Amino acid sequence: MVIVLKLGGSIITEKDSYRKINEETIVKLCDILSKSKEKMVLIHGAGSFGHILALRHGLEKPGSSRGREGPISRVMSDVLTLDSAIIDKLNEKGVRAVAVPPHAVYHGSRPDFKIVETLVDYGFIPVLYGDIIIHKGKYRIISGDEIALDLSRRLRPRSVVFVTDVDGLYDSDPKINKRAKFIPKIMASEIEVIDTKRDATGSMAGKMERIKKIVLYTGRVIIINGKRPNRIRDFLEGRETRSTVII
Ligand code: IP8
Repeated sequence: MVIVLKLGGSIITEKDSYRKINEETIVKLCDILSKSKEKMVLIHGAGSFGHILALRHGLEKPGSSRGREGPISRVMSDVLTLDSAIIDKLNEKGVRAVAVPPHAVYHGSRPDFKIVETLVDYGFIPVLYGDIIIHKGKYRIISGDEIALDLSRRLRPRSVVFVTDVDGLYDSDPKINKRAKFIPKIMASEIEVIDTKRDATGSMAGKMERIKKIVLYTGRVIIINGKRPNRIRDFLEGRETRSTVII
């Protein structure tokens, strides 16, 4: 059984600086991933390679691609650049990572993940990412979270891991409430979300709604802090570590 692991855009890029990579974090994470023996599918967010331009050009609203080819292809090129940087680092560390551009997989009414399965079967690590997809002349942004849901439906992974910039879930916003209590484990049905600010692919509430769906197809969803890469290592090695497990 595979693990689906999504590296959040805020972990791998400097969120507010256009096309700026978080090199140090990426190298650390790639190093940890290279030591894992798990069968894995990786997904990463777009961070500052996707959201900044997408929002500037209003691409968060889906529509006809006619007349918008310029910004659409620019954003698609930027997220591919980020993906190449990650694939490069993974391969430098000996991870047999292969890019699977989502726009080439989401070409019909349903995604065709055959190539993902073939790559996993033959010992590769497919890497997908938040992208723009075009179908019948209409474009829309697809987030890494949505890909995680679709992949989970198809692969029924053992775990789905979201590597984010927070430790996990709290009973209130820890940035506002110093007494916010950390939640190490929770049932998906118990999760209530207070909405926060949006990016090009939605809000925190939307993300949590998606996670609730993912839980239907996997044993557990884990939210873990990528700024503390050792926690990812501990998780992959089967050790207890600070994170939120959603079942
Ligand atoms: O960062 C967004 O993917 P996400 C993709 O996973 C683009 O939400 C193109 C903004």
